[in-house]
Amino acid sequence: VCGIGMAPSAAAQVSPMTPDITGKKFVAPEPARDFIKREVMIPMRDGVKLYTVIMIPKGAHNAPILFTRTPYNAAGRVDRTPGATRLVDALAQGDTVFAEDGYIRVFQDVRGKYGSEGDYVMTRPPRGPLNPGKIDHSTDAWDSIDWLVKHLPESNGKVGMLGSSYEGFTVVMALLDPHPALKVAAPESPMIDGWMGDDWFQHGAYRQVNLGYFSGQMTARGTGAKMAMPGADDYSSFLQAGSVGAFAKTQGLEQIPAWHKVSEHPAYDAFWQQQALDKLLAKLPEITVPTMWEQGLWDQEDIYGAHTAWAALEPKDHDNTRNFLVIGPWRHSGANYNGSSLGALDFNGDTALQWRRDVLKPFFDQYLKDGAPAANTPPVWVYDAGNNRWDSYRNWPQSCTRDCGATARRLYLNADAQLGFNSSSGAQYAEYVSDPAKPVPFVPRPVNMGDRDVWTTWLVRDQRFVDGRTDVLTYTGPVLDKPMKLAGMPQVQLSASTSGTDSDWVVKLIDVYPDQYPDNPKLAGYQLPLAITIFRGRYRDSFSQPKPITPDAVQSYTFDLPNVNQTLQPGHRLMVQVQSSLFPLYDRNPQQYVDNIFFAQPGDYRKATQRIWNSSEYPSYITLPVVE
Ligand code: PG9
Repeated sequence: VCGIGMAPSAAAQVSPMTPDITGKKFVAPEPARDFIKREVMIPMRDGVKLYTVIMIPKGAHNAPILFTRTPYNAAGRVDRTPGATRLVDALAQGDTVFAEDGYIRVFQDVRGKYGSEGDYVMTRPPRGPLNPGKIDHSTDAWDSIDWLVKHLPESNGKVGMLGSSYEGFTVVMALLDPHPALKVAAPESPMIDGWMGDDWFQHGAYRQVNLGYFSGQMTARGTGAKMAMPGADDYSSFLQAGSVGAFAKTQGLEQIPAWHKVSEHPAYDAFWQQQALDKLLAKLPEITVPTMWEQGLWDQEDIYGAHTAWAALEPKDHDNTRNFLVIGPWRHSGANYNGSSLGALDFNGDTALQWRRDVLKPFFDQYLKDGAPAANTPPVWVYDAGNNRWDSYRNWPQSCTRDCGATARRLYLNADAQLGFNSSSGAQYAEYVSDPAKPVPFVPRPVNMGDRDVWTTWLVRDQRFVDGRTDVLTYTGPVLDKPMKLAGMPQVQLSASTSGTDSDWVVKLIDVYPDQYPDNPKLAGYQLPLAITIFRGRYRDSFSQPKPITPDAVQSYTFDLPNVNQTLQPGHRLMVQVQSSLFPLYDRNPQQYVDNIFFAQPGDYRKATQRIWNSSEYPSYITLPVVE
């Protein structure tokens, strides 16, 4: 009965009919690894224990600790390559520069997710008016760091925290009340203000793409249910359902408390204001932990938070040694992957690796490794995808309306669909009809927001697919005969009227490539969005107190576009597009004022005639951060 080559001891224990499922835990032989993996439950001050996985390079001595707190499964974060024998293979791509240099890597599940005990509260608000309890992510970070430095004899007792998005949010929470052993931090595209521009809303328009996040993240302690879309085109699925509330109902999302928290607070009320982390950071007496804020130029999820938090802390960084800003040519969390390209854009090498290896790592070393030299960290480091190189600045923005190095210039939306630095005479306005029954798609149909290739690159997608629609206004500038450098946040100043009583305004600033582009034919005539935003008109005077728009009255709308750092090359042209929807990414404005758009009724959605004015009394322009 023995198989040839079978060890005699094993052969003695089996016959052909030995049951093959033993019911005992299967233990694979330990391979020779260059690291030790420890899994522990770290007790918090209220007795709740948090699952923490610690990856220690074998032979580590006096090693710094790199710590991330996650709602996305800590165990999975150290298991990139099943059966890995080398720490670099076990950890994520973004960790390689640290793994290669002897860092101890620690991941922890936040309360209530995956291996951790306790209750999960989505982006649990800090202790205070919204959270009267005694714990939050600041205390959990504090207690965990305290435990780590006392229980890891291989460490030098110094901890750095980093993480992207939700994990960036937990870094920022730790900074609100930092443990003394927390020596340096890098919040990467952190969620800072969920209403103004990170994750849930942008300027009050709701991002329907997040409904899938509710079910995936909050129907189970581990990985939750995938939202079953009723059809293959998200555009039709959302349109047929009606309002966001109606769609949520069809998906059973009403069973999830977080859905109620969001949908019951459509305006920027105390619920959002009191958990906006930039406001809480601004109240800190000083910056105790040197921090590098990382933001992606084309971050499709958190394009608002990092530079806003950096700006809130900047007045406290008296000697320019504690508050740093990096803005790379990246999608959301792209800083941790290969940053050689984004959609149709190719960059000068792996820009994300350049950041991690040449800037982030030396910065962390300086504060975490005993005797490491001071890093020569640029105060502000921003990629220019027009010149394809990094710019080092002392300040950001480089150009604005006042008190920046350069003064921003008004780019007028003129008659005859022209753009110019002077306002011109001619027709007083341009108009279009916005029909909520036929909203403007944010990417070509069929739309699948779950397709990562579509979702992660939509902010750099060629806008020719909507140019020419009757409900999109396109304004174009002259062909540039010399380079034009932009460095800052363009500000939109729209003079607009609508025949409805509420309206959304979408504005895109676009770099148009020449029609002939032999160097890279796929970019010939490409309409590259440098910045896109949406603004919900009811909030024009107050984010917290919305009010209807008077039909056909010209109103002034002022709002910021995201950061731009771009050299437009000779032969290129500036373009601006204006429209009233970006569907189904953002919910539709019914264009008829209702108290809570989440629950608009089918009859509330109305066509409206939209006018963008360009008269001397009512000019429309973008304040463009031009650097001469
Ligand atoms: N953008 C994701 C998120 C952050 C915070 C709240 C909800 C979602 C993320 O990538 O983590």
